[in-house]
Amino acid sequence: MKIYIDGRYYGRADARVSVFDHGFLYGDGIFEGIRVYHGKVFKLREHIDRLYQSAKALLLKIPMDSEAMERAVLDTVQLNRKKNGYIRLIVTRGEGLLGIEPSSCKKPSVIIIVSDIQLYPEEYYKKGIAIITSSSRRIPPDCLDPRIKSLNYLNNIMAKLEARQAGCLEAVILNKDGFVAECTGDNIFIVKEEGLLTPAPYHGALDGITRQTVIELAETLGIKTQETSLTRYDLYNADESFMTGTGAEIIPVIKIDGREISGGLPGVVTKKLIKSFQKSVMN
Ligand code: PXG
Repeated sequence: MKIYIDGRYYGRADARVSVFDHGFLYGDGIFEGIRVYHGKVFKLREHIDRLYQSAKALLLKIPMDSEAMERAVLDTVQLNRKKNGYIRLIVTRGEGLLGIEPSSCKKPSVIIIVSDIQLYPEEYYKKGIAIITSSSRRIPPDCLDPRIKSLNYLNNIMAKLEARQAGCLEAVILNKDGFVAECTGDNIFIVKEEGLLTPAPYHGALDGITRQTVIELAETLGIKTQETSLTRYDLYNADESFMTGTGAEIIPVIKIDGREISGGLPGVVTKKLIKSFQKSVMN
């Protein structure tokens, strides 16, 4: 395994960052999770754009332009000879003094790891997954915009821990007003009367690239999507539900807080979208 750190490649054992890096000390940094399918990096431009937008929001000056970043990602994938895998692209504020003052960090660090990922066991893609709603609410956009894909996932980790304690693998997070935002590492959709409904980023969701891909695929299948406010009631009374994300892809949800969805089996529309997604990653 060859890991890119600031323009050089290191083996797994030698790939290290400083304990004075503010990414480590304060979670001051951003990341992207990207897939490689059949030797091709999926939606690379979209991921790079989101990375630079997160950086802009945090006044984090990435020490290379987006074209050079794309090349660095592609080079690292090629060097690792990965045909199917997962890329973790990280930019930290860099090494600085103790104390949160970002200006003590003179140069942000860029790290690219090419490896594998499986967020959920294979069986759940066929039979669907049971999830809960978490008591941890989404941090409001006026505190920290959820569109920033930052290195601080404690809000999501709290929800994940709660899911585990309830015997589930995933949790839905509501915003402060009680509307559905998203899950811990995935966006959520429901199917209602043949159409898709999903929360908007302003409800507290990451503007997911898989989410956008699914909206586009649905359109080509003649299925309309509406961004809307959803409560737990809407989830419980959905015809179908599924989650989307780079790691998870599309995974059917068949139970929410003990309420069965689509008779406890993956729904027809969900299965259609999974098929269509699998086809799209082949191109
Ligand atoms: N919401 C959150 C909070 C996420 O972290 C998504 C939605 C889905 O977005 P994309 O653009 O991937 O469709 C994410 C993505 C991991 C991991 O290691 C997490 C994500 C992606 C890949 C790996 O847990 N989260």
